[in-house]
Parts: sequence; structure tokens; C-alpha cells
Amino acid sequence: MRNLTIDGARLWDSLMEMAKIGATPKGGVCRLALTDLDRAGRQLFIDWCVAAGCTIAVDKVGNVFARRPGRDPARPAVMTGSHLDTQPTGGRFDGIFGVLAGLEVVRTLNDRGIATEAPIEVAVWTNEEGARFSPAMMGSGVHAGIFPLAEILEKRDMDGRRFGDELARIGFAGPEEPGRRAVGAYFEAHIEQGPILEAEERTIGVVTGSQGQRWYEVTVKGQEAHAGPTPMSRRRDALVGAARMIDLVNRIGRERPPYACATVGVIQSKPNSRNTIPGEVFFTVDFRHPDDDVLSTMDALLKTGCAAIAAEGGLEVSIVDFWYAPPTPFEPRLVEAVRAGTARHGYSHRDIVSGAGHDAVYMAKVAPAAMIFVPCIGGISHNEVEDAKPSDIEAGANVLLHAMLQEAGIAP
Ligand code: HGY
Ligand code: MN
Ligand code: MN
Repeated sequence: MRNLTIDGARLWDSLMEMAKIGATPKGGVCRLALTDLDRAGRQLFIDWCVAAGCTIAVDKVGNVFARRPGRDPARPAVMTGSHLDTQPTGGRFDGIFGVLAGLEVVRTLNDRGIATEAPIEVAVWTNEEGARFSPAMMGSGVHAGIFPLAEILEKRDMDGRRFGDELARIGFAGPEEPGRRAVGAYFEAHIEQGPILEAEERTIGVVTGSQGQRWYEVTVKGQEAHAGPTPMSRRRDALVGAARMIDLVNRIGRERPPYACATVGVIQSKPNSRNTIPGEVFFTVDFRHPDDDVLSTMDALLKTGCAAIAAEGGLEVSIVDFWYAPPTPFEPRLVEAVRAGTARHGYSHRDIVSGAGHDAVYMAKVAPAAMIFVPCIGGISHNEVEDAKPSDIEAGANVLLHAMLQEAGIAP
């Protein structure tokens, strides 16, 4: 099996073909979950998988599973996959690389006439990004029993559209009960989305786990008033309070280097009129850290600090704990399989903790899981300029192939 390699050109061509669906002027992709573009991307993937001899299953939260039979159908599948939905200003690789690398593994096994003992499955998880419907990782979260299906189906986007209605509208409200598929091992290939691998000139990131995340929704209330006759001393300006809180969020992150991350990604100010003092501001907070205790400290500092700022400004503040995903270690046996696949090809590598959340984090709750990272150019992701080197993409898929075969077994 030493010279068993994937077809890098075919994988790259498939990535570029998929990137045409929702292509943006700056070379990125906008394919928000449960839009017509998401449906088109899913359908293209399904067409490719059917052409590769796979059977297709769809569950009630829209997760898609392409299955290549193994010699022993009773064995739990060795699964890989990721997501096809993107950020609004997303790129061509985030999630999509993991899905199409899985397809490339199937195509390569077909080319070489290799039968595996265990079935091979490639998953497309619904709404990993959490950009249109929040929180993130909904499809894998329902599969892993983190989120009740009924709760997810009722989620609404910023325009009030209901998740369950949109899922049915695009034709992916499948019949299968989520979480019923037997998974013996789950691998996910993904771009790093950060600068470490490129800076250290490493081809592969052997991902040992994922850092924890805490998401919040903050609402600051003051008093709308006229921007002209209202003296500065008499104002209860919700946007000034929010600005001080946002600075606090940033300081909480900066004061805990090197791992702490703190981001305010969404802000809405009402009434959003240039000559009315803002009476109400909504913003989101995204905290991350690999150490759960530090994440708890960040949580406490946010809540006490925002309360103090609100008191000083005569404001009210409410902080909703919107989502919590604890730091998650991956399965050592599978991490070793990734390391072995890396060594087999002589790729440079280093261990790394994932800064981003991934479906593998939830899959790790219900099956042994591990991830494979490859560098992205400039460490930039969630940006239309997101890019990767074809040789790195090929390397990641080669490692995925070998790690999966180590788990699936090759039939004689
Ligand atoms: O937010 C994340 O880490 C992922 O991109 N959903
Ligand atoms: Mn992703
Ligand atoms: Mn992402």
C-alpha cells in the first residue's frame, strides 16, 4: 500500500467545481446553510458520490451520508466528512476540503479496486458554520445528541425564517433518525484556518483536540433621546456602553496569551439613526480557550465587567449564555493513525490543538474521532481570499486515505 496515493489533480478540480456554486467576486464562496446554493452544492456532491457507486442516506436534520460498502456490512463504518455550508464571506476550502477529500478517498479505492473490511462513509453535516442559523455545528450536534432535533427545527434566521421550513424547502428533510448510524471511527480533514502550520512550514497538523468555546448574546439598554438638545451628562447611551463592553471583551482575550480568543462578530444598534442617541444595542461574544478553567475565568470577567460598565452608565445589560462546547481531546488511537499516515509519506508535521470548532468535536462524543489539518495561505479563513496549496491539499487527503484504511482494514 506504500505507493497508494490519491489523485491530487482530480481533488483540486472537484474543489474548484464546487467553488463555482455561490462564487463571490473576490474569489470566495457564499453558500449559507439551507439556501438554494446549499442545496445545489449538496446535490453536486450526491451526484459525484452516486457516480462513484455510493448509496446515499439523508437524516431528519439534513445530514447526508454517502456509503461505500465494505466486505463486512455489519462492521461500524469508518466515516469522514465535514460541511459544505460557508460563512457569508467564506472561502473555497473551509469544510469543503474535508467533504471532497472523503470523496477522493472513495474514488481512489475504486480506481485501485480496493475493498475494505468496514464500510466507508462520507458525511455532509448540516449548518456547521452557524452563520445563518445559530449556534454552529447543528447537524453533527443533533447526530451526537447534543441538540434535540425539535429544538433545532424551530431555530430562526435573522429574517425569521424557520430552520425546519428551509430544510424542507431545499428538499433535505430526510427520513433517517439522526444518530442511528454505527460509526467505528471518524476522521475529518480541514484547513487549519490559522497561521501556525504555514509559519512553521509544516505540511500536516496532527490535531490532538479542539479548544472550548463559549458564545454569548448581550443586550444593552439605555434611553433613546435627541442627539442635539440632550446634554452629554444626561445621556444613557447604549452604544457607548456597548463599545466599552466590546473593549472589555478584547482585553479579556488579549490578557490571556497565547491561546485565548475573544471576538465580537455581530452588533445591532437601535434605532440606528444618526441623530438619535442609541437606546438599545445587541452584540455577540465568542470566547475560546483550550483550558476550561481559563474559559470559566473569562466568563466571570465578562459578566462582572459588563455589570460594572452598565451601572456606571445608567444602563441595563443582559448576557445570555448562548452556547458552550467544552475543550475536546481526540481519540489517541486515531491520532496515531493520522501520525502514521503522515510518516508513511514523509510529510513534515506537528501536533496542534484546533482553534476552530468542527463537526469532529461533536462526533468525538459518540465515536473515536481525530482530525488532519493542512496549512492555508496566510493563515486566513472565513474570508473570500481563503486559499491553500494544491500540494498541501493532496497531502492532507493522502494522510486521510491511510488513516481511514488503517481503521477500515483492507479485505484480502
Ligand atoms: O466557529 C467555528 O469555529 C466554526 O467555523 N464553526
Ligand atoms: Mn469548517
Ligand atoms: Mn468555518
